[in-house]
Amino acid sequence: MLKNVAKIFSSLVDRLKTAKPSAKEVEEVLSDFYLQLVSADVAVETTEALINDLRKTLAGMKVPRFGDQEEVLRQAVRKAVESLLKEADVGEIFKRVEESRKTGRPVVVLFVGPNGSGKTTTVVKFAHYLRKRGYSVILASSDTFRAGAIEQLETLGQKAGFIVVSQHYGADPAAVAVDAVNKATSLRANFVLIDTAGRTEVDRGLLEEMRKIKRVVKPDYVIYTGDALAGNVAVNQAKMFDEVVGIDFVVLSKVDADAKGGSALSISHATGKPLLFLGVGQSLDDLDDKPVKRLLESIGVG
Ligand SMILES: Nc1nc2c(ncn2[C@@H]2O[C@H](COP(=O)(O)OP(=O)(O)OP(=O)(O)O)[C@@H](O)[C@H]2O)c(=O)[nH]1
Ligand SMILES: [Mg+2]
Repeated sequence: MLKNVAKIFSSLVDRLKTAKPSAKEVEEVLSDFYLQLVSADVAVETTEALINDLRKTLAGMKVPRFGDQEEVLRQAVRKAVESLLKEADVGEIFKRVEESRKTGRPVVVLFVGPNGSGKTTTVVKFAHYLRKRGYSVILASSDTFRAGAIEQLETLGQKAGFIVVSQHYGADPAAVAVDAVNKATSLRANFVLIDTAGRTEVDRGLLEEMRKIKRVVKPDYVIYTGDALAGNVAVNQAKMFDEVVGIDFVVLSKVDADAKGGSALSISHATGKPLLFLGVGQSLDDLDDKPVKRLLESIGVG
């Protein structure tokens, strides 16, 4: 997990720790660091923010004469990285359940994202996560577009013991979601999680379709699911979804399979949206709700 960025960070610390480097040497190291991060797919704006932060910290840093220079540097790097990573408060979602009990309407969460980014898997993992905490959940199969999508959610969802509301291929995705909300209301379920379609190309059509579902269903939260392996593309697509549909949180999937780490480091900074979870595998429990801790540890500064 994130081996490439972990190496880049440890080589930065190695190069700076030996003697007190001159300002010129620091600039050389930072300039190499910049190129390495960008080629590991860290977004340019995020790389720049990180370098500026580090430059300031290094200039003001008092390296202890006999102390552990390496540790001081590692802490400085940790602080700089930490300030880029925004984490969502999952407790906020639980609080919403209390409010929704009064109205009788479930908390509705809409999952959006490009083709193959992990939406369906994340929907079922999140349902499992909520159930473990005592909440009841109903799933909506609003991907009426891709062949096999309805069966995929039905199989995964029902195997895990959830009710899956579906219609037929070509049905209006918003109508499926409304059906699911009605069913959840009559069963007094706490959550409805809506799985939607992706497209190979994220085009206006897909974004408009998501916007329509959102307008009709009025979800409490919209969660963008991005594929860590897509690197910068995942970050840019998240921005497009946010502009047209509006997103609240980001889940980054397949972080377990990602060596580069670029999107993991930059997606919350570049989109301004907090990370809710990391997907770290294919089974139900492979959802990490402490993304910042996990990322800092993975890059060796945790
Ligand atoms: N290793 C790993 N694989 C994952 C993770 N999340 C999803 N996958 C796999 O990625 C593939 C695509 O996941 P889906 O959940 O079907 O993605 P999707 O966004 O629903 O795809 P479409 O419906 O085609 O748009 C599947 O084979 C999943 O098992 C993860 O966190 N780690
Ligand atoms: Mg899917």
